[in-house]
This record gives sequence, C-alpha cells and structure tokens, in this order.
Amino acid sequence: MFSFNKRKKLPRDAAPLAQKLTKTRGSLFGGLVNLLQGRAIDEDLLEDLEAHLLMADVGVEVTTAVLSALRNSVDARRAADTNAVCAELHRILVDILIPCEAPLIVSDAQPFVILVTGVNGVGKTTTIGKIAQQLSQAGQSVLLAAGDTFRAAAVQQLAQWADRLDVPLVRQGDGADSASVIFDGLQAARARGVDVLIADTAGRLHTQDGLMAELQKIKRVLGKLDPDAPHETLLVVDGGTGQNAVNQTQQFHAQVGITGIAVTKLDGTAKGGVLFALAHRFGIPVRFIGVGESADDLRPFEAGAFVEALLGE
Ligand SMILES: Nc1nc2c(ncn2[C@@H]2O[C@H](COP(=O)(O)OP(=O)(O)O)[C@@H](O)[C@H]2O)c(=O)[nH]1
Ligand SMILES: [Mg+2]
Repeated sequence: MFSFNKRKKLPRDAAPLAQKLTKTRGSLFGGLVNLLQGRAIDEDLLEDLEAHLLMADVGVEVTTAVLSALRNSVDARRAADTNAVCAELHRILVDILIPCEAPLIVSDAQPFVILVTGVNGVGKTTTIGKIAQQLSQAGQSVLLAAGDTFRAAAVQQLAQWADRLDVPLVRQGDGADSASVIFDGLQAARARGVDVLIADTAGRLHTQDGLMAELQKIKRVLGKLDPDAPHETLLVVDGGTGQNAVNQTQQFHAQVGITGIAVTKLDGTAKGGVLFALAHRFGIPVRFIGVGESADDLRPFEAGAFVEALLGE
C-alpha cells in the first residue's frame, strides 16, 4: 500500500507552491488584498472580484456561487474588515475544492493498474514519467506500457522515461493495437510480480469516437485478466485550457469513466482557476497537480494548500 500524500517531503530546494502558481495568483487574487483594502463589501467591489474570478477561468457557475456565499456570510458589521472578508473567501474556496481532495492510494492489487487518458499534448506521458519516478523512489516496482501506438514518437518518449528511470517498458511495433500492448503489459507485470503498471494511451485517433472505443476496449481487455483493473483511470487535463479542460472531463468521464484527474501546467498559466470549475462540476478526485517539468513538480492535490498558495500574502 502506498499513498501519494504520505510520500517523502519535497527536497529543500523545491519551490513553494505559491511560487509555482504565481500567474494564476496574479489573475485570480492579484491585488485582491489591495482591492479589498479600506473598502466595504459592496456591489462595486463584488463586481471587481467577479472580474478577477472570471479572468482566472473559475467559470460563471462557481463565480456566481462564490459571490453569493460571500454576500450571505459577511454581515454588514464585518463588511469593512478586510481580514474577515479574506478569511471568508478562503473558506468558501476551500469548501469548493475539498470534495476533490483524495490522493491516489496504490492498493496491494498485483499489479495496481493505472490507465492514463487525455487528449494530445496535455502531459500524459510526462505525468506517467513523474508518477513512475515517485513510485520508484518510494520503493515500488513499476512497469510502463506504451499504449499510445498512434504516433511512433509517443513510444519513443515513454521509452526515454523507462531508460532514465531504469524501469521496464512493454511495447510493440508501430501501429500495434493499443489494447493488445496494455494487455501484454499486465501479463508481464504479473509474471514479474511488479507493483504498479502504468499504461499510456493515444490522445487522438482518426476520429474521436474511435478513441473512446479504443479506451473502452482497453478497459474490457484488462478486465478479462483482473476484473478490478484498471484500478485507476486517470484523466490528464492541461490547466491552461480553461473551458476545454471542463469539456474534456465531461466527455472522457461519460465515455470511459474517470476515477481521478491530474491537472497539469498550472505553473505556466493564469487560468488555474479551472480547478474550481472542475471540482464544482464533477467532484471527481483531483489526484495530482502539475506545476513544472521535474518529477517533484507533480504534487498531490491539497485543497487548503492550493487556496493558500493562490491567496498568499
Ligand atoms: N510547464 C509544464 N509543462 C508540462 C507539465 N506537464 C507536461 N508538460 C509539458 O507538456 C508537453 C506535452 O507533454 P506530453 O507528456 O508529451 O503530453 P501527451 O501528449 O499528453 O503525452 C511537454 O513539453 C511537457 O514537458 C507541467 O506540469 N508544467
Ligand atoms: Mg504522450
């Protein structure tokens, strides 16, 4: 059993989350304290706040909910107290995210199978590499399956991670059947007594229907060897793509059944507010946030720490 929230502390030189989220902090709460300073909560101020929330891609639904919660909870007496208003906003934002705070727990299934899905370019392969590195460092044995058989370069990219981390990789020739590669991967992982199998998949095929059918087939085929596999169907979305990330989650969840989400590239975007939209809309566990290129930049999602990093002094 391994839980990603119990992993060893970040290295001393790892940048604090607040530093990684500077851009979103700027758009979401940039000048917020200044915005609030010396002003009572009035419609003018709520309008300013609304603009900031929308700019960070928090989405209309969540923005409306935040504003109305703030209106309701800050009484006239405290409306001019900047600290009280900030604390209230903090609480409201954490409340939205809390239902999604559920770190990935690798059970003792032999092996624990993680199927990684998502459209091209969101960071699937990179996220797999980072997860594999963290698991390896925690003493778990890992096997990778190169299930993105649509592009030869995708297999190469995963092979580089396997080399770098010195973990085994199961692959087949160009244009192989993805379900067959991943099925092979599960057999190999069992034969070797590997703890965790992580399977990469394509992000695009000739048609979107074709992609969903392929993912469904992968799940079916895995289920033949182990009715509980995959134990985690992880959707990777690019945190900088705003509403697209919401649409992708809806589509993949409806077609494939997602059990966890990784939101990547939060370091490079001012639109990290999309996490609130995802949480509010789907309530699916957010397992990881990606805040950079190194393995330590894939972090377990913690609602309180995330809001703190955004609101940071
Ligand atoms: N800055 C940043 N870049 C990332 C992050 N995650 C992935 N990337 C980059 O996004 C690009 C696409 O990643 P890749 O794993 O190939 O995406 P895939 O097509 O979904 O497999 C690569 O250049 C990655 O280095 C992240 O959290 N932060
Ligand atoms: Mg890839």
